[in-house]
Amino acid sequence: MKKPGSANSTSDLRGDYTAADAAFCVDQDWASYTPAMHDRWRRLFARQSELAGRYACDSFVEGLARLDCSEGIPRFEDINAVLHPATGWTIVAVPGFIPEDTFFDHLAHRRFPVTRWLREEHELDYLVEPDVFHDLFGHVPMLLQQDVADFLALYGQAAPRAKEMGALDMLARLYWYTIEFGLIDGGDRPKVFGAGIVSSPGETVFSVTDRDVIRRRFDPERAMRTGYMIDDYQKCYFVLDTFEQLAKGLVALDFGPIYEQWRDRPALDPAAVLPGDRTYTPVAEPLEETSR
Ligand code: HBI
Ligand code: FE
Repeated sequence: MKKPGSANSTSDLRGDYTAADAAFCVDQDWASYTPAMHDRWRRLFARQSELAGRYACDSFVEGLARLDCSEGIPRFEDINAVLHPATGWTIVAVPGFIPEDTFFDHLAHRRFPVTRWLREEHELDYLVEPDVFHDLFGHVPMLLQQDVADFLALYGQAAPRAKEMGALDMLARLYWYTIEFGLIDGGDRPKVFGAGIVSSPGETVFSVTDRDVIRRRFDPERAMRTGYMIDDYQKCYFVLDTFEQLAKGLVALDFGPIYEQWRDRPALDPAAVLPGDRTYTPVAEPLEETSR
Protein backbone atom coordinates (compact mmCIF):
# COMPACT_ATOMS: atom_id res chain seq x y z
CA MET A 1 0.00 0.00 0.00
CA LYS A 2 1.61 3.21 1.14
CA LYS A 3 5.29 3.54 0.36
CA PRO A 4 6.71 6.43 2.34
CA GLY A 5 9.66 8.13 0.77
CA SER A 6 9.00 6.67 -2.64
CA ALA A 7 10.13 9.03 -5.37
CA ASN A 8 7.16 8.19 -7.51
CA SER A 9 4.34 7.69 -5.10
CA THR A 10 1.50 8.86 -7.35
CA SER A 11 2.18 6.07 -9.77
CA ASP A 12 2.33 3.59 -6.95
CA LEU A 13 -1.23 4.31 -6.02
CA ARG A 14 -2.67 5.01 -9.42
CA GLY A 15 -5.01 2.28 -10.46
CA ASP A 16 -4.12 0.01 -7.56
CA TYR A 17 -7.17 -2.22 -7.27
CA THR A 18 -5.65 -4.79 -4.93
CA ALA A 19 -6.99 -3.11 -1.79
CA ALA A 20 -10.49 -2.54 -3.19
CA ASP A 21 -13.55 -4.20 -1.67
CA ALA A 22 -16.44 -5.79 -3.59
CA ALA A 23 -17.88 -2.34 -4.36
CA PHE A 24 -14.44 -1.21 -5.61
CA CYS A 25 -14.04 1.11 -2.65
CA VAL A 26 -10.68 1.80 -1.04
CA ASP A 27 -9.39 3.90 1.80
CA GLN A 28 -8.57 7.42 0.70
CA ASP A 29 -5.33 7.07 2.71
CA TRP A 30 -5.06 10.85 2.99
CA ALA A 31 -1.81 10.62 4.97
CA SER A 32 -0.03 9.20 1.93
CA TYR A 33 -0.43 12.37 -0.15
CA THR A 34 2.88 14.20 -0.31
CA PRO A 35 3.44 17.96 0.11
CA ALA A 36 4.14 18.09 -3.64
CA MET A 37 0.70 16.62 -4.36
CA HIS A 38 -1.04 19.09 -2.05
CA ASP A 39 0.89 21.88 -3.73
CA ARG A 40 -0.18 20.61 -7.17
CA TRP A 41 -3.80 20.50 -6.01
CA ARG A 42 -3.53 24.09 -4.73
CA ARG A 43 -2.29 25.27 -8.14
CA LEU A 44 -5.00 23.36 -10.00
CA PHE A 45 -7.58 24.72 -7.58
CA ALA A 46 -6.40 28.32 -7.89
CA ARG A 47 -6.47 28.23 -11.67
CA GLN A 48 -9.79 26.45 -12.08
CA SER A 49 -11.66 28.30 -9.34
CA GLU A 50 -10.68 31.61 -10.92
CA LEU A 51 -12.04 30.41 -14.29
CA ALA A 52 -15.14 28.97 -12.63
CA GLY A 53 -15.85 32.36 -11.07
CA ARG A 54 -16.14 33.79 -14.55
CA TYR A 55 -17.62 30.93 -16.57
CA ALA A 56 -19.41 28.50 -14.24
CA CYS A 57 -23.02 28.75 -13.11
CA ASP A 58 -23.90 30.20 -9.70
CA SER A 59 -24.69 26.77 -8.25
CA PHE A 60 -21.18 25.55 -9.03
CA VAL A 61 -19.52 28.63 -7.56
CA GLU A 62 -21.70 28.50 -4.44
CA GLY A 63 -21.18 24.75 -4.04
CA LEU A 64 -17.43 25.12 -4.35
CA ALA A 65 -17.42 27.84 -1.71
CA ARG A 66 -19.17 25.51 0.72
CA LEU A 67 -16.43 22.92 0.35
CA ASP A 68 -13.20 23.70 2.08
CA CYS A 69 -10.71 22.49 -0.50
CA SER A 70 -8.48 25.36 -1.57
CA GLU A 71 -5.54 24.40 0.62
CA GLY A 72 -4.74 20.91 -0.56
CA ILE A 73 -6.35 17.58 -1.38
CA PRO A 74 -9.29 17.46 1.02
CA ARG A 75 -10.10 14.62 3.38
CA PHE A 76 -13.17 12.87 1.97
CA GLU A 77 -14.71 12.71 5.45
CA ASP A 78 -14.59 16.52 5.65
CA ILE A 79 -16.33 16.76 2.27
CA ASN A 80 -18.99 14.31 3.45
CA ALA A 81 -19.63 16.38 6.57
CA VAL A 82 -20.87 19.14 4.23
CA LEU A 83 -22.33 17.05 1.42
CA HIS A 84 -24.37 14.43 3.26
CA PRO A 85 -26.52 16.80 5.34
CA ALA A 86 -27.14 18.91 2.22
CA THR A 87 -28.41 16.38 -0.34
CA GLY A 88 -27.95 12.90 1.16
CA TRP A 89 -24.90 12.13 -1.01
CA THR A 90 -21.56 10.81 0.20
CA ILE A 91 -18.32 10.38 -1.69
CA VAL A 92 -16.42 7.09 -1.56
CA ALA A 93 -12.80 6.56 -2.59
CA VAL A 94 -12.10 4.32 -5.60
CA PRO A 95 -8.81 3.35 -7.31
CA GLY A 96 -9.87 4.65 -10.74
CA PHE A 97 -12.37 3.54 -13.36
CA ILE A 98 -14.71 0.93 -11.97
CA PRO A 99 -17.13 -1.40 -13.76
CA GLU A 100 -20.21 0.28 -15.11
CA ASP A 101 -22.69 -1.74 -13.03
CA THR A 102 -20.84 -0.91 -9.84
CA PHE A 103 -20.60 2.75 -10.81
CA PHE A 104 -24.33 2.97 -11.47
CA ASP A 105 -25.16 1.13 -8.26
CA HIS A 106 -23.17 3.68 -6.25
CA LEU A 107 -25.05 6.51 -7.94
CA ALA A 108 -28.41 4.84 -7.32
CA HIS A 109 -27.54 4.88 -3.60
CA ARG A 110 -26.28 8.45 -3.60
CA ARG A 111 -22.64 7.48 -3.33
CA PHE A 112 -20.32 9.26 -5.72
CA PRO A 113 -17.10 7.35 -6.51
CA VAL A 114 -14.10 9.68 -6.30
CA THR A 115 -10.75 8.51 -7.64
CA ARG A 116 -8.13 8.80 -4.92
CA TRP A 117 -5.02 9.59 -6.95
CA LEU A 118 -3.96 12.97 -8.33
CA ARG A 119 -2.68 13.62 -11.86
CA GLU A 120 1.03 14.21 -12.29
CA GLU A 121 2.79 17.44 -13.13
CA HIS A 122 2.85 16.88 -16.90
CA GLU A 123 -0.91 16.21 -16.93
CA LEU A 124 -2.12 19.47 -15.38
CA ASP A 125 -3.99 20.55 -18.50
CA TYR A 126 -5.32 17.32 -19.84
CA LEU A 127 -6.04 13.84 -18.62
CA VAL A 128 -8.14 11.09 -20.21
CA GLU A 129 -9.17 9.23 -17.07
CA PRO A 130 -10.74 10.83 -14.02
CA ASP A 131 -8.48 11.71 -11.06
CA VAL A 132 -9.28 13.18 -7.65
CA PHE A 133 -9.24 16.73 -9.04
CA HIS A 134 -11.75 16.00 -11.80
CA ASP A 135 -13.99 13.92 -9.53
CA LEU A 136 -13.94 16.18 -6.51
CA PHE A 137 -13.54 19.70 -7.87
CA GLY A 138 -15.59 18.93 -10.97
CA HIS A 139 -18.46 16.86 -9.60
CA VAL A 140 -18.96 17.50 -5.91
CA PRO A 141 -19.99 21.20 -6.02
CA MET A 142 -22.93 20.24 -8.25
CA LEU A 143 -23.92 17.41 -5.89
CA LEU A 144 -24.84 20.19 -3.47
CA GLN A 145 -27.48 21.35 -5.97
CA GLN A 146 -30.71 19.53 -5.11
CA ASP A 147 -32.00 18.97 -8.67
CA VAL A 148 -28.66 17.69 -9.91
CA ALA A 149 -28.27 15.51 -6.82
CA ASP A 150 -31.72 13.99 -7.34
CA PHE A 151 -31.20 13.55 -11.07
CA LEU A 152 -27.95 11.68 -10.60
CA ALA A 153 -29.50 9.20 -8.16
CA LEU A 154 -32.41 8.59 -10.54
CA TYR A 155 -29.90 8.19 -13.32
CA GLY A 156 -28.16 5.38 -11.42
CA GLN A 157 -31.53 3.77 -10.75
CA ALA A 158 -32.39 3.91 -14.45
CA ALA A 159 -29.32 1.94 -15.50
CA PRO A 160 -30.51 -1.66 -14.98
CA ARG A 161 -33.47 -1.13 -17.28
CA ALA A 162 -31.35 0.57 -19.92
CA LYS A 163 -28.93 -2.33 -19.77
CA GLU A 164 -31.71 -4.87 -20.05
CA MET A 165 -33.02 -3.04 -23.09
CA GLY A 166 -29.61 -2.78 -24.72
CA ALA A 167 -29.60 1.00 -24.46
CA LEU A 168 -26.79 1.72 -22.01
CA ASP A 169 -24.98 3.75 -24.67
CA MET A 170 -27.95 6.06 -24.89
CA LEU A 171 -28.03 6.54 -21.14
CA ALA A 172 -24.28 7.18 -21.11
CA ARG A 173 -24.74 9.95 -23.69
CA LEU A 174 -27.26 11.64 -21.42
CA TYR A 175 -24.68 11.60 -18.62
CA TRP A 176 -22.05 12.94 -20.95
CA TYR A 177 -24.09 15.90 -22.18
CA THR A 178 -25.35 16.90 -18.74
CA ILE A 179 -23.22 15.82 -15.78
CA GLU A 180 -19.90 15.91 -17.71
CA PHE A 181 -20.34 18.52 -20.45
CA GLY A 182 -23.53 20.36 -19.60
CA LEU A 183 -24.10 24.10 -19.95
CA ILE A 184 -26.98 26.09 -18.47
CA ASP A 185 -28.53 29.36 -19.60
CA GLY A 186 -27.01 32.22 -17.62
CA GLY A 187 -29.32 34.86 -19.08
CA ASP A 188 -27.02 36.64 -21.49
CA ARG A 189 -24.58 33.77 -21.95
CA PRO A 190 -24.15 30.08 -21.34
CA LYS A 191 -22.63 29.03 -18.03
CA VAL A 192 -20.74 25.85 -17.30
CA PHE A 193 -21.87 23.13 -14.90
CA GLY A 194 -20.48 19.89 -16.39
CA ALA A 195 -17.54 18.40 -14.49
CA GLY A 196 -15.59 17.55 -17.64
CA ILE A 197 -15.65 21.20 -18.66
CA VAL A 198 -15.13 22.85 -15.31
CA SER A 199 -12.08 20.74 -14.52
CA SER A 200 -10.46 21.67 -17.87
CA PRO A 201 -8.87 25.11 -18.34
CA GLY A 202 -9.17 25.13 -22.12
CA GLU A 203 -12.67 23.77 -22.45
CA THR A 204 -14.10 26.06 -19.75
CA VAL A 205 -13.30 29.05 -21.95
CA PHE A 206 -13.99 27.29 -25.25
CA SER A 207 -17.44 25.95 -24.37
CA VAL A 208 -18.71 29.37 -23.34
CA THR A 209 -16.92 31.75 -25.70
CA ASP A 210 -16.30 29.91 -28.96
CA ARG A 211 -18.39 31.54 -31.65
CA ASP A 212 -18.70 28.51 -33.91
CA VAL A 213 -19.29 25.51 -31.68
CA ILE A 214 -22.86 24.20 -31.70
CA ARG A 215 -24.97 24.92 -28.63
CA ARG A 216 -28.42 23.36 -28.60
CA ARG A 217 -31.17 23.88 -26.11
CA PHE A 218 -31.39 20.76 -23.96
CA ASP A 219 -33.53 17.95 -25.31
CA PRO A 220 -33.00 14.61 -23.55
CA GLU A 221 -33.94 12.47 -26.55
CA ARG A 222 -31.63 14.45 -28.82
CA ALA A 223 -28.80 14.13 -26.29
CA MET A 224 -29.30 10.36 -26.00
CA ARG A 225 -28.90 10.03 -29.78
CA THR A 226 -25.83 12.22 -30.11
CA GLY A 227 -22.29 10.83 -30.24
CA TYR A 228 -19.49 12.60 -28.41
CA MET A 229 -15.78 13.32 -28.42
CA ILE A 230 -13.66 11.58 -25.80
CA ASP A 231 -10.27 13.02 -26.73
CA ASP A 232 -11.00 16.56 -27.89
CA TYR A 233 -13.27 19.49 -27.03
CA GLN A 234 -16.91 18.70 -27.73
CA LYS A 235 -18.34 19.65 -31.11
CA CYS A 236 -21.67 20.44 -29.50
CA TYR A 237 -23.06 21.26 -26.09
CA PHE A 238 -26.59 21.11 -24.72
CA VAL A 239 -27.80 24.09 -22.71
CA LEU A 240 -30.34 23.65 -19.93
CA ASP A 241 -32.91 26.35 -19.16
CA THR A 242 -33.00 25.31 -15.49
CA PHE A 243 -31.80 22.41 -13.35
CA GLU A 244 -35.46 21.48 -12.81
CA GLN A 245 -35.38 20.16 -16.37
CA LEU A 246 -33.13 17.38 -15.12
CA ALA A 247 -34.86 16.43 -11.90
CA LYS A 248 -38.51 16.94 -12.81
CA GLY A 249 -38.44 16.84 -16.59
CA LEU A 250 -36.66 13.53 -16.90
CA VAL A 251 -38.66 11.75 -14.23
CA ALA A 252 -41.81 12.42 -16.22
CA LEU A 253 -40.26 10.94 -19.35
CA ASP A 254 -40.62 7.24 -20.19
CA PHE A 255 -37.26 6.23 -21.62
CA GLY A 256 -38.50 2.83 -22.81
CA PRO A 257 -40.05 3.91 -26.11
CA ILE A 258 -37.09 6.23 -26.76
CA TYR A 259 -34.65 3.36 -26.30
CA GLU A 260 -36.71 1.18 -28.61
CA GLN A 261 -36.84 3.80 -31.30
CA TRP A 262 -33.15 4.67 -31.41
CA ARG A 263 -31.02 1.98 -29.78
CA ASP A 264 -30.20 0.12 -32.99
CA ARG A 265 -29.24 3.18 -34.99
CA PRO A 266 -25.77 4.67 -35.02
CA ALA A 267 -25.15 7.75 -32.92
CA LEU A 268 -25.61 11.08 -34.67
CA ASP A 269 -22.57 13.11 -35.63
CA PRO A 270 -22.36 15.73 -32.86
CA ALA A 271 -21.94 18.47 -35.45
CA ALA A 272 -25.01 17.48 -37.48
CA VAL A 273 -27.88 19.94 -37.63
CA LEU A 274 -31.34 18.39 -37.61
CA PRO A 275 -34.71 19.91 -38.33
CA GLY A 276 -36.26 20.61 -34.96
CA ASP A 277 -32.93 21.42 -33.25
CA ARG A 278 -33.30 24.50 -31.14
CA THR A 279 -30.10 26.50 -31.20
CA TYR A 280 -29.08 28.42 -28.13
CA THR A 281 -27.99 31.91 -29.10
CA PRO A 282 -26.82 34.02 -26.20
CA VAL A 283 -27.08 37.78 -26.48
CA ALA A 284 -23.91 38.84 -28.24
CA GLU A 285 -22.23 40.75 -25.49
CA PRO A 286 -18.45 40.73 -25.50
CA LEU A 287 -17.16 37.83 -23.47
CA GLU A 288 -14.13 38.22 -21.27
CA GLU A 289 -11.00 36.91 -22.86
CA THR A 290 -8.86 34.69 -20.74
CA SER A 291 -5.54 36.19 -19.75
CA ARG A 292 -3.80 32.84 -20.11
N1 HBI B 1 -15.74 4.75 -12.89
N2 HBI B 1 -14.43 5.85 -11.31
C1 HBI B 1 -15.30 5.90 -12.34
N3 HBI B 1 -15.70 7.11 -12.80
C2 HBI B 1 -16.58 7.20 -13.84
O1 HBI B 1 -16.94 8.31 -14.24
C3 HBI B 1 -17.07 6.02 -14.43
C4 HBI B 1 -16.62 4.79 -13.92
N4 HBI B 1 -17.08 3.64 -14.46
C5 HBI B 1 -18.05 3.63 -15.51
C6 HBI B 1 -18.43 4.96 -16.01
N5 HBI B 1 -17.97 6.04 -15.47
C7 HBI B 1 -19.36 5.07 -17.18
O2 HBI B 1 -20.05 3.90 -17.38
C8 HBI B 1 -20.28 6.29 -17.13
O3 HBI B 1 -19.54 7.37 -17.60
C9 HBI B 1 -21.50 6.18 -17.95
FE1 FE C 1 -16.58 12.78 -14.44
